[in-house]
Amino acid sequence: MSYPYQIKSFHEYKTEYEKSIEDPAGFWGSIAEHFTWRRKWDEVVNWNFKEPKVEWFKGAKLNITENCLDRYLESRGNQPAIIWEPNDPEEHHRTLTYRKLHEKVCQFAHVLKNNGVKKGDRVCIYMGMIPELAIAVLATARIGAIHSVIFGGFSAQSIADRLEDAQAEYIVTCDGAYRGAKDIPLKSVIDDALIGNKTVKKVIVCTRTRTPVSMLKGRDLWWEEEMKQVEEKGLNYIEAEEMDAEDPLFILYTSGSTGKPKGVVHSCAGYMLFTNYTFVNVFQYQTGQIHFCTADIGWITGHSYIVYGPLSAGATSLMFEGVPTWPDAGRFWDIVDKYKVNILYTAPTAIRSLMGFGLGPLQNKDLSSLKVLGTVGEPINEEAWHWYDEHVGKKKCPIVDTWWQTETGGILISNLAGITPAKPSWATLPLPGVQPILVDEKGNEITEAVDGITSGNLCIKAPWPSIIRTTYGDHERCRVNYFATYENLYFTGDGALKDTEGFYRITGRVDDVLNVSGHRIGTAEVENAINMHAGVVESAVVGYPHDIKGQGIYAYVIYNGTHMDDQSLTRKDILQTVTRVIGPIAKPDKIQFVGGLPKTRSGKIMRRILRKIAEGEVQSLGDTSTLLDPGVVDEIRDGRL
Ligand code: 6R9
Repeated sequence: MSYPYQIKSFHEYKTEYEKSIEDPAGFWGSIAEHFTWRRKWDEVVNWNFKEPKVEWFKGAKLNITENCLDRYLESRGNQPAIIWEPNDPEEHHRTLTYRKLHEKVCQFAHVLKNNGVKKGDRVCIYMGMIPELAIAVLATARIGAIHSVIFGGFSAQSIADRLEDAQAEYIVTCDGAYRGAKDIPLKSVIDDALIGNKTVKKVIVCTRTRTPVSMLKGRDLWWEEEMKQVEEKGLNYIEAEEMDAEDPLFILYTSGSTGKPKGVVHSCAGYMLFTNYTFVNVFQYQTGQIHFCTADIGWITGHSYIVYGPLSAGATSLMFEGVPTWPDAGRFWDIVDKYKVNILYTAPTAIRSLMGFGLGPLQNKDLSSLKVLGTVGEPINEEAWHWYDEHVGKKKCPIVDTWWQTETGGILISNLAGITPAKPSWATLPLPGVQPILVDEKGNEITEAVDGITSGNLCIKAPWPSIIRTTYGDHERCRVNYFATYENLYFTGDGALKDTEGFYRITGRVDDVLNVSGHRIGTAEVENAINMHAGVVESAVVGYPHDIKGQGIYAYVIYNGTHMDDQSLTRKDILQTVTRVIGPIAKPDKIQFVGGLPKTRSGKIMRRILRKIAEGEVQSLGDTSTLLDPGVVDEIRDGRL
């Protein structure tokens, strides 16, 4: 199998890029010809960033699962679609061929239908990284329902908020999940999330850990039992629901700088096209290769580069249940060796954490199958980049530094492996169809360079096929968050540099969003959680540089409650509250108790100062004259952790 739209040289990249800008409709229209449609489009693209309204392939009809499964049955039916490596290396791995995956997806689609799920209904999926998670995702899409996958590290409260926001009626979960040495009791978290919930009708529970679970009659059903009924009836096929190009495919919640997480909505056709196109081009995927993306399907990276991108390209996607450091820090290398992985796509935080174990875990591991390495989720520092290049890629594998976001659906800025140049810690050039622009605070394009480098807020001028369509149930929120900061531009929330060759380097968020181990967390969200703790008067949360996580969470807390004589215990109490409200991923690394917070006369917390103190840059706190009480700064600085 070949991909006619796979770019093969730097020269071709340049001509394709130009074509994509001059004639987006012609460019994407001709790529779309290589997919399976029930009906073709009337118009390739129609958009304005004012409302915003973006429509790709209007009038077209399709089902993404026909593009991921059915169209490969004949040519690749016996080839592996998903190879699954369990948490415990002693447990047997599983391989699902395209034929098997198609069958399982159809069967589970019947299960969903039998339980009342209809087109447009929201199905919340809260599972560990087992093949049934991919099956549940695809089965939901098969019948035109909307999946909302929630990462296993979120608390009951977070799930409850998401269920409420999405008005979800169905949940697919597991009894528990294995992650390294831990068992996570997923069903019990769901039970807590459902206290007081009024919308959920059915919960389907897949057996994994066989940890004891409560099963409510009439609401909770076992996956295996439901599947058995369908299998016994021989229901191995289900007609895919015919979807409009712009019908929603999924909701994925992500953190912003204000309020609760928002439900980013992606639609069927544009998302399919762009994840496929970027998968094939960025990683230069060749038929038969094994692609190993280490993300969890609970994040956008897993949606786009474990499930939809690879499967829509007929690729073999390796899915791993566990963590990089269990049973030891050689686990990734064992997996690469065992399955002869060709493409490894992971996060800088994982690389930095493995670097800390030295070269021992890499010894006697055959990594010669590797052809392409990738990183995603946060800026990669040069040290980690070189370690990855030398010790994993043995200096013969191009590294793609892929910049993108939940809202962008797929990779927007990245080198193409071995085709366009790489530059350590630079994401480099935009993909065809992507028009970045750096602007100042007022939205004016920055043209002035210092030593050949321009620096500004990263925006995108025109839509690519998988741009966010709306935030679920609240279109205004989508407009305000992404399209209102600068007129007629999509604002990414990131800052970036641009060099004379037009390469981009992403420097990090310029809003109040933290990036902790590649996970997005809003400072406001963490503050709200801390403030719910009894005795907390007020809090302010900032990020600080962390060797492994990229950013750590630093919280300044005014507390006048009980047990203040034991600060360390009170800190732990607060961490418990954060874990309950959001989940363990949002726990602050440091909590400093303070008497007051630096505020302006208008009552705004001056985060700039708090950030500097957390970063240890106490010499250069800048102008503090506008503060209501400059004295608090000295106190905070002296008590720094
Ligand atoms: C795919 C994903 C998005 C934020 C984004 C940026 C950061 C992602 C990056 C990167 C520098 C890269 N980010 N990739 N920063 N270089 N290659 O991570 O989505 O979870 O929504 O996070 O992550 O700050 O704005 P998401």
